[in-house]
Amino acid sequence: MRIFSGIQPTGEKHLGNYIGAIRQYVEGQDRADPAIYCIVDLHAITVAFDPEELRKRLYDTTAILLASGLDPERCVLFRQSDVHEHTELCWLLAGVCAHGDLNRMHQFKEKSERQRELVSAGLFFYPVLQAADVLAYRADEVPVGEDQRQHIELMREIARRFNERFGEVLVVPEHRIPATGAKVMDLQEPERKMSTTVGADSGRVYLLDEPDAIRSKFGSAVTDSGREILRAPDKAGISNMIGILAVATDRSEQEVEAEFAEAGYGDFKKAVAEAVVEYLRPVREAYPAIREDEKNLERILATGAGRAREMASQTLGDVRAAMGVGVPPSG
Ligand code: AQP
Repeated sequence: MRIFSGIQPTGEKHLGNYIGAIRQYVEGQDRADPAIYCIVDLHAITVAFDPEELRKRLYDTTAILLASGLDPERCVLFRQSDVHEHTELCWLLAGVCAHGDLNRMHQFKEKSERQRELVSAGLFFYPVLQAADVLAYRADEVPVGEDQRQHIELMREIARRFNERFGEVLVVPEHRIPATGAKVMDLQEPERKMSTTVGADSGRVYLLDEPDAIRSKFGSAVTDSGREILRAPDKAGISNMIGILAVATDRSEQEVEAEFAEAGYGDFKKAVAEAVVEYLRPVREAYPAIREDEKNLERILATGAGRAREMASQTLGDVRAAMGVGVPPSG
């Protein structure tokens, strides 16, 4: 069984990225053969960016993944732009992707509204490149947060349409969206997901935040005028923190509600903050030494790219042959 997932080298990674995606990457290493993880720098250029910052963020994200527990001996970790097969497959798949389907993507609508200077064609095409990322490896499973559900549906549709038209070449992947923590909400605006690009710093917990910063962010988290600690539609802030505490302490949300049935909001927030401080401690402590050694990061990414290219080039060969593109296959 193959697992594939990609993560953008944009901004500092936050608790939503960790709970929705990164913790699943770590767990996937022991289930998959192989687990393939890609830092998608080509996706990051679809919105305004700074080239120097992009390189720096790429190392930051690589180091975050390693500090979180990715082990280059047990997974394939690489940089998207090192494996040219992604961009070629993106173009070949464009031939079976409906323009109307791309027009329906929520993420494009939301992100294009936020662009001040240019709404790039790349932003519109983002889901096709994402489909190519996954389909190039014939991955069975894609661990992601809830916000990626629509993109995964589209890539499944692209794979199905390709196979119907050209024969069974591609694998139709399944998403793996966690039962709890699939959508971690912003602490200040809990009706909206925690995000790298939207909202104030006080609404998101960075993986590298110091303990006091974490305490202060949960201390000022928006709640409601009630007193009960339970999940309810009109209690977005409390519901969000119940989910976070459940994940951070490896319990169910029901268990968390039962434990805090008699508690006040203040004590509950303190408990969530302390649990998150401990939950992120291993990442925070491992990160600086890993991040410092850029040569080692490049070495890990280069080894990963070599392994990734071997797998992706086989798929590309089959796709080109099935589509009648390029030199005819010999024999
Ligand atoms: N709030 C979230 N809750 C759960 N999962 C989340 N993910 C993102 N936000 C949440 C998941 O994290 C993975 C990586 O996302 P990305 O590559 O898009 O990285 P990012 O740009 O840093 O993530 P953001 O915060 O989602 O960016 P913007 O601000 O652009 O919207 C994905 O699997 C995603 O589902």
